[in-house]
Amino acid sequence: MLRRDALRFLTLSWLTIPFGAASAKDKTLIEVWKSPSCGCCKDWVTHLEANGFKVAVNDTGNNSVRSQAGMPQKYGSCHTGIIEGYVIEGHVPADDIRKLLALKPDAVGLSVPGMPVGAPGMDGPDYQGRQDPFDVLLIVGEEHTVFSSYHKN
Ligand SMILES: [Cu+2]
Repeated sequence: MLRRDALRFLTLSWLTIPFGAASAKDKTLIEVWKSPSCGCCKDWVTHLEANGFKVAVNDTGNNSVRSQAGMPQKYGSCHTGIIEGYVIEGHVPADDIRKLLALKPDAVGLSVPGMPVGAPGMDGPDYQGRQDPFDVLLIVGEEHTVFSSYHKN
């Protein structure tokens, strides 16, 4: 980048900060990495958008983002998101992401390992209302604690 362009870029970035900060208050941005053919990933993105998140989607790279961001592979699922420095792995409900951002624990982030049926994005008509129990895990280092449980009936 030319020096002149760099300066121009910095100036423009600086000018846009106040607007960005204002809209971030209403709509928190989550960046998501998934595979291009992942239908349940798309449905999870729709769930987040319906719950007031702004989602930036990348159709590749979730495995490398997961390992770079420090989410242990054993907690891996079909998509990886990053929001305010936290990793969100798999079909995590929007409510839990909000709770995480409010509590701000010292953690890698949240994971719903695998793809439990009934979790947001895994609850389409194909599953005919099936609701498997699942936990949202809070990941700290290589370990986890249960952040919330969804064990309906
Ligand atoms: Cu999935």
